Amino acid sequence: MKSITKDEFMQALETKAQRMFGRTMRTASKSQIYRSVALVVRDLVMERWAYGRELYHESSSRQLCYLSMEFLMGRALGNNLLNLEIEDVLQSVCVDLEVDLEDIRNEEPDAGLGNGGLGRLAACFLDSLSTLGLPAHGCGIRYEYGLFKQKIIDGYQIELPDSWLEDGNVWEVAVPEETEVVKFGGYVERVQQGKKVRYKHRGYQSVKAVPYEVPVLGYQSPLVNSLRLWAARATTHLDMSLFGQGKYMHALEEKELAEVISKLLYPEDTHPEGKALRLKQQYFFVSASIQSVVRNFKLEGHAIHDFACKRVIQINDTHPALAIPELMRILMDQEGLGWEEAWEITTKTFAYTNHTVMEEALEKWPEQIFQELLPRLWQIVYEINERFCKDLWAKYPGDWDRIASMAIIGDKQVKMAHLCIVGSFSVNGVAQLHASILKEMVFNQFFQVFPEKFKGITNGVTFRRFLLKANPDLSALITEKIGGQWILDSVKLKEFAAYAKDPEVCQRVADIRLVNKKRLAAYILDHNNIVVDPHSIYDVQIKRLHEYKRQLLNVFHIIHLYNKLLENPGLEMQPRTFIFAAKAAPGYRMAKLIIKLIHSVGQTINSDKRINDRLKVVFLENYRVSLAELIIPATDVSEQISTAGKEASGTGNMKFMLNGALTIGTLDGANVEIEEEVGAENIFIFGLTSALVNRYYQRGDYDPLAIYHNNSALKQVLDQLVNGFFNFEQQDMFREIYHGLLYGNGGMADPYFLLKDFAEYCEAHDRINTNYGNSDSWWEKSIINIAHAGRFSSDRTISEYNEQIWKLNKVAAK
Ligand code: 26Q
Repeated sequence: MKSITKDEFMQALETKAQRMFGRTMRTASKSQIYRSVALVVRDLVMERWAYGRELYHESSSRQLCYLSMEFLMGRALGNNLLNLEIEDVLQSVCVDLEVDLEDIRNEEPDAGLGNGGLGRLAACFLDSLSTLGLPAHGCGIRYEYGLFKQKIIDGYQIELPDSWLEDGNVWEVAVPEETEVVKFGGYVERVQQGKKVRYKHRGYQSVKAVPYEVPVLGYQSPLVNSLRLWAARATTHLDMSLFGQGKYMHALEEKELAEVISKLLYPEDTHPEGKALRLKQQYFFVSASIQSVVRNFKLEGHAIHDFACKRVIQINDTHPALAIPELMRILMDQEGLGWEEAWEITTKTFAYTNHTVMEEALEKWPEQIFQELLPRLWQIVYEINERFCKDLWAKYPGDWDRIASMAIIGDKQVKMAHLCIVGSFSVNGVAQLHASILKEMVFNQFFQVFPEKFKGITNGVTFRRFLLKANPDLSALITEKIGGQWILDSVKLKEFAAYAKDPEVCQRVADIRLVNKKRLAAYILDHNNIVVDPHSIYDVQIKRLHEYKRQLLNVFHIIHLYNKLLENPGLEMQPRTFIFAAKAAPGYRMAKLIIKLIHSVGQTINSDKRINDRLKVVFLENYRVSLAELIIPATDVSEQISTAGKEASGTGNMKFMLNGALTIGTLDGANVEIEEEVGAENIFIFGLTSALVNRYYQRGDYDPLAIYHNNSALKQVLDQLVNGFFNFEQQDMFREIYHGLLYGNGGMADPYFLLKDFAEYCEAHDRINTNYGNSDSWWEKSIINIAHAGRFSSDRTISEYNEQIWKLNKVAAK
């Protein structure tokens, strides 16, 4: 593949700055330099994209469409530089220009079109699909506002809009000529045409869906896949003549109403509210995507009967579930197929991934909203349900309860997960433990009917972004020792284990970590005005704020350490810096209160001279992909402490391990598999197993109050929440937390078993403390973690999806 020399790059850069901004490199602002650099890189990306598209065209092979409400792409510049293998070129250009490449990179806003794990997984998958040469495209929504920006004021989270498109987005291309029309509301008319019955949708409102494409490069791969993001536009242009009739404002309102559909990403990642606008968003992008998939399929000249041979559609959780009845609608109402054939094709096309077992996060839509907004789809879902229930009746005659609990429509709601299971040929969990929980508990009744559909495919992360790009020095060391094949063949990392006992390599891993920690310390000083010691243990928990993820347990341990230090100033303890970053859903009161608590505890501890800087607590605001890339390579201890059985997989855990952090965690999600890989001596496991958690739930005999009375250290911590220790002026501020744990705020007390796991958690931390003191064994463990991370590459994950579900052929290189 053609590359670019330093001189060519420099020349191109000057030209861009002149043509775009009327500036030379010397007079351009940082933002203008970023955009000039991005435009030069963009030209190279476009060239690859153009040839990549040809590959598609010629092969006419089976293709994947990955439907997701979220794609958490982060920044594109660094990733594109890496995939074009021109980082060094730009680096030396920057040296000549005397500009800091890091500063330039920081000018790019993150594409934050996702809440957390599910969205970032979609982004990692796109990276691996292109790298592996598998023909696929992602389909989602081009939100004008991504996940809110978080500001912390006086310890409280404040949400600000993330207007990431404000200065334009150089990485996207609008394709207005491929606009689709999506219809909402209205009614359905039954029309008899000879022997056939046709259904005509009338009186609807239409909204245009305009696709914007983003190229997704792979590493050393000629295939460039695309991410298609749909933007909502009003169908009618504003009619100025209405102005005279006093109807102008009305027309403006109509336009706004259409365009609001792609305005913003919903920031709730559990407790979904049944908001009509969210359902509109779902149907909007799903309808546009399925229409365009069918259109492109037909343009390739295939017969509609062969649809399921040529296309496969993965639905990322239930959010795109409407794709199932939407394909049925198109096959029947537009292509004229009968129900049986349409259903046969549909159920051979869709595959569904589940990402949660939390009851409250399972999507359900009120019948009425569904019916009013999507009258034709309602009929189709109704019919799917009728037929499914009939089949169940034949299998379980008389078993009403079972049929009622499995039905797609019930309690005046549409159960999206049931629709997905019935309408897909594959249902998968995202880690082995999660898959067994789906089969044995959450979807057990469905597993009995469709055992062949259920699979477990453990998540993975892209090593290109999270090691090669985020931690270039560690990558270079690994490559120096074992060669560079690990970048495309992740299990090769195992060879690095041979260096676990090599003192020189251990020292170099330690030195690289220290440099990364200093870089993070500088960021913390800059953003939080807190001095942290790079020689302290960096103990990190970064993820969405949720009670089940138990940031609170982490805080309790910190308070406990602080108490111990105050009691015994001579205590032998490695200095520790506890780092948090987390966004809370704006309406999630308890999560926001926990953020406030972290700040209150931090303020008390950080300003207490008595503990001699041995403890620090840092909360970094506005957690996002680019911040993760800075924090993870600087982490010593990775906190993965969810209540067992609750975290479907976790993917942050994998990113930390890959960078050599040691995990303290429960036997939850992919932690189980991390332990299998590294062995019990190289991970700090504690706490209840998911089996025990379930036993407590079933028996209802969990008694946190007894634990409180029997563990004086824990009692001290809990009492400090309500005796003004962390907030003298408002002593009741954290009472809700205290009360919820000991007595329950309406529901069960301490439903996430913080009190039960506290003692073991503290013991695990003690082990970390002793281990870090013995630095040889620490770095040995660290290297073993890196070396055994190979299983958690998204390349492996994608290969498994392909072997078990998609069956795509690699597109050959030219
Ligand atoms: C649903 C309806 C209405 C509004 C919002 C939502 C919604 C949005 C996002 C529900 C869930 C999400 C995101 C879930 C998520 O990120 N799950 C995580 O997925 C990861 C990838 O599989 C796993 O590693 C994590 O364990 C899981 O929590």
